[in-house]
Amino acid sequence: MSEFDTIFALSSGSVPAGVAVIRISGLQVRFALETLGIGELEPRVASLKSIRKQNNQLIDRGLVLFFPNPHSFTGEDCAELHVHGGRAVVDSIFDELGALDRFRFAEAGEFTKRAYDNGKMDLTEAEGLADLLSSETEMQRKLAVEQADGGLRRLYEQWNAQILRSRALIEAELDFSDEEDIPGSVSDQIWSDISSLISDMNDHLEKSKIGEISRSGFSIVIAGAPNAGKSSLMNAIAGREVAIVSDEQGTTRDVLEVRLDLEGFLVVLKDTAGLRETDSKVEREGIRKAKSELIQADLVLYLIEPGQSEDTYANDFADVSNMIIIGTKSDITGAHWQKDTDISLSTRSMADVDALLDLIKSKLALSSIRDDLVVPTRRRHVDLLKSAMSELEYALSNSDLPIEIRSEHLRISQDNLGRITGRVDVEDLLGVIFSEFCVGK
Ligand SMILES: Nc1nc2c(ncn2[C@@H]2O[C@H](COP(=O)(O)OP(=O)(O)OP(=O)(O)O)[C@@H](O)[C@H]2O)c(=O)[nH]1
Ligand SMILES: [Mg+2]
Repeated sequence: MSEFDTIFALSSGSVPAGVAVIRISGLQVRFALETLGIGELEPRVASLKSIRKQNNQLIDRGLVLFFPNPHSFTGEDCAELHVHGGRAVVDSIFDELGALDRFRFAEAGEFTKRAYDNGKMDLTEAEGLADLLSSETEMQRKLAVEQADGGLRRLYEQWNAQILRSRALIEAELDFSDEEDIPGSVSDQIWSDISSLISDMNDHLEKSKIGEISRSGFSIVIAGAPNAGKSSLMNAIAGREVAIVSDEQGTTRDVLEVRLDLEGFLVVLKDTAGLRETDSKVEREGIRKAKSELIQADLVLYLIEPGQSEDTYANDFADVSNMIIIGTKSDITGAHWQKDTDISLSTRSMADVDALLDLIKSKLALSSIRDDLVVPTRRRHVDLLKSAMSELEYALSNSDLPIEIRSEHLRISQDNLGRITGRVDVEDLLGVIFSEFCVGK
C-alpha cells in the first residue's frame, strides 16, 4: 500500500441503486480517464460521456467530473464517475481500473486520510466528517457538521495563538531584561491572559459530557422487579414489539435496546432483566448485566408495580444520580399512586406515557444543549485538553520558577492542543481515527 497509488472506490450507497458514484484519487487520474475512453475534461464541469473498456466496448454512459489538484476533496487529482447503479456496471469499471498499474481499491477512510495529509482538513474536522456520515438524529448532524466545518479547529487554533503570543512576550522580556525600563506590567499581562485562557478551557471542558452524550446518545435504562412492566413500557415508547411481554416473572434476560430520536437527540433505551434473587443461571447473568447498565446510564427509569414495596432494591440504585420513579399499571390502581413515585402511568391504556416522555426530556435538560455546538465530542479531545490546561496551570502557579521553565510548560500546553488538531505528531492516532470511515470516504 503506497500513498503513490491511485485509489478508487464506490462512494455512493450499495448497489443496485439509481446512480452509483465511483471516486478516483491520485497521481494517475488523468490516465484513468483516458483509459476509460473519457479523455480530457474541463475541470469541475459535469459532462455526459461514454465509459469504455480497453477493447473499446461500451460499459455505460454517465456524468463524469474531474477535480485537478489541489482543489479537490483529497487535494490530489480526483474524478467522479456517476454511472447507472448496477452491480455489473460498477464491477466492470472496477475491473478496468484495477488492471492498471499502481491502481487499487481504497481502504476505509483513505480519501479522507489523504485530505488530512494534504492539509485539506485537521483531525477534528475529519472526526466531524466521520460523525456526519454516521449521524442518525438532527442534533448529531448539527454537532458533526459544526465540527466538520472547523468549529473546534478554529477555537483550538485561537488558543494556540494566544499561548504563542504569551511565549513571544516572555522571549521579548528576556531579550530586553538587561535594559532599564522594562514595564513590569508586560509580565502581569501575560499571566492574566493565561489565567483567562484557563478559565475558557475549563468552561469548554465542562461541556464535554454534553458533547460525548449528544454524539453517542443518551442511555436510558428501564429497571425494576420482575413483572413491573418494563418490557411493556419499552414497547410502548418504541411504538412496536421489541421485547416479549408476559406475566411470567423473569421474562427478559438479556439487555434489549432500541434507538429513538427524542427531539433530535439520539436516545438508546434499554430494557433489562427484573431484579430479584434467583436460582436460574441465565437469569442471574441477565441481572448482572442489568446492574452494570444501571451504573452507566444517563437516566434510569425505575418501575414499581401496584402492591410492590419500592425500596426492595434501593441499594442497587445508590450510585444512580438521575432517576425517575414510575408507578406502573395505573389502570388497575387509578391515576393516584400512594407510593413515592414521580409519575404513574399505564401502558395498557397508554395514560401518561406522553407525560413520561416530557419528564424524560426535562431530566436530560435537552434544551440547554441545543445552542452550543462547539463542544469536545470525544474522550481524546477531553484528555488532551486537560493536559493542555494543567500545563498552563503549572506555569501560572509556579511563579518562583525561572521564566524559561514556565515558558516551556506553555509550549507543552501548545503541543497538547496541537495533538487534538493533528498539527503535532499524531502518527499513532491516525489508524484509529480513519478506520472509523466507510470505504469510499
Ligand atoms: N393492567 C396492566 N398490566 C400491565 C401493564 N403493563 C404491563 N402489564 C402486564 O404485566 C405483566 C408483566 O409485564 P412485562 O412488561 O413483561 O414486565 P417486565 O417488567 O418486563 O417483566 P420481566 O421481564 O419478567 O422482568 C404482563 O402480563 C403485562 O401484560 C399495564 O399498564 N397495565
Ligand atoms: Mg421484561
